[in-house]
Formats: sequence, structure tokens, C-alpha cells
Amino acid sequence: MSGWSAAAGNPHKKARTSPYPGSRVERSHVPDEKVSWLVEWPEYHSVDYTASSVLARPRWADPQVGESNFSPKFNEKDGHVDRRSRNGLYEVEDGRPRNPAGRTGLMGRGLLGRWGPNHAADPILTRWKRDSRGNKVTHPVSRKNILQFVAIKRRDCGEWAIPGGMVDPGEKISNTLKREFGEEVLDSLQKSRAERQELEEQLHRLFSQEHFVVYKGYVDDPRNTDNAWMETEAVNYHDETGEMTGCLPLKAGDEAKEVRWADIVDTLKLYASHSQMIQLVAEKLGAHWSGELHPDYYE
Ligand code: RP5
Repeated sequence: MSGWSAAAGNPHKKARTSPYPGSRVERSHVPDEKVSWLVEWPEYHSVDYTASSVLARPRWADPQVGESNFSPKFNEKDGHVDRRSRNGLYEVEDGRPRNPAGRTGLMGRGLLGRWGPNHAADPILTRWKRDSRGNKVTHPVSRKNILQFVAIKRRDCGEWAIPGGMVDPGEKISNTLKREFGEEVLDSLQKSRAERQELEEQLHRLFSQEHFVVYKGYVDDPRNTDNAWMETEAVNYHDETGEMTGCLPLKAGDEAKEVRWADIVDTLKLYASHSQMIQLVAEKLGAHWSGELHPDYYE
């Protein structure tokens, strides 16, 4: 399984952007060649920032390192909190885990609750794009069929994204995938008990069909810091005939501004490293991904 990988000479980028999301905090500048911790950089100084919403200790956040009642077991399953990384063992320096993808210009946790990996799950629901007669639409250049996936416009940054979310402590990933999809894409939390039950049955049918794990590991997320980072498991559920998804009542939930079926093309600009995950799905299903259109096509 490929995907984002620092080793492949692809240093994280979004994890070095400023200002830090939801703040005016500027990260210190980290050039590409100094991202890796293996490159010595004695003058490296990163800005220390943890958002007040995290310091207020909601149930999903750890205490500060050094607090007397906090002795996390890094690289282990720590009670219900999974502090293992999908990218292998990570270093811990002065009690703080070190981002396996390298420097970010910011230490502390920013907006992330956990020191070390913060685990998420990303459901990628796909179907073939069809014309009004129900025939699959082919891209004029690549001659391959065009796929669509369910995308949300995130409320926090306005970027289009896969409707993923955080894994609750002790929660099974299969449950997170279904729960997040229901909340973000079908607005399940606002439905009546009867409507919710109907949606759950529909979701159960969709999510229990054959699926494939697209990617597991580090996400180049703009919220990452030197000591806290996002990891995900992205799973593709594909509706080959389009029958199961035809009457899916899409409605944006709390954390989304909009929801829609988006055509999969290489020009998609998506949140974090979501385009790489979507590309893997397109490749796996033999669908269209890239193909420059001749300018005449638009005339
Ligand atoms: C990304 O953040 C993951 O790939 C997932 O889509 C998302 C989870 O965070 P929230 O949407 O819960 O903020 O890194």
C-alpha cells in the first residue's frame, strides 16, 4: 500500500504552513532539506503553541506533559487511548513524542488533543459518473470512466475533503467510518429516531459490502506539530451499479458546510493529503485520474 511517505523524498508541506489553523501563530520556517530530524540543525527553534480549547481539557485531550497525574505510555496502547503509530516506533524527547515525518516549525499540540498520533478514519464512498441515460461517462482524453466520491466542504477551513473524523478511544475503526459518514454526510444527529434507524440500515448495507483499505498512516495535515500529528485509515466502499447510493439523502452535518458527489480528477484540491488517497482509489478501480484537455474542447 503506498500513499504519503517522507522516505520517498516527499517532505510534508501542509504541516509547515502558516498561520497555524484557527490562529495567527506563525510557524518558524523549515526548508525542505531541513525537515528530516536526521539532518542536524542545532539552531532549530520551533514556536510553542497549544490552543486554549485543548488546554481547557475537553474529554478528547491529554493534559500537558509534566503534569503530575499524566504518565502516558507512548508507542503503546495506553488503556483505551492508542498511542501507537502506524508508521512504526516514534522517538520521545524530553517527554514529548517527535513527529515521524520531521520538523514542522511548531511544538506543543496546536489544535490536536493527543501527544503523538491522533487517529482518524476516512470513508471514501465512490460510484461511476453516469449520464441521464444511466451510461458511464468516459473522459475524452484518458478514455477511462470517471469516478465520483462523496466530498464535504469543511466548516473550519472551507476546503473540500473526505468526510473523515477522529476515532474515539476504544472505538472500532469500522464504527468510526460509518458514524462519521452518517454525521457529516447525512446529518444523522439531527434526524428523528425513526429516520436515524432507516439511515443506519442503509449505511449498514453500504458499509458491509466488499471494501478495501486505501491507506494507513501519517496524514500531512495543517494541524500537525513537532509533537502531535494526524494518522488515518482510509477505506474505499464502491457502489458498482450506483443502485445503493442513488437515493442517499446527502445533507451536510455540523462540521460540514456542503456535501456533494465530486468528480475524481487530478485537479481536485483537497484538504491535507486527501488527494493522494483519492488518486489511489482511482488507480485501484482503473478510473480516470489525469488527462489534459485540448483547449479547443472548451470552445
Ligand atoms: C485528516 O483530518 C484526516 O484524514 C481526517 O479526514 C480528518 C479528521 O479530523 P476532523 O475532521 O475530525 O477534524 O487529517
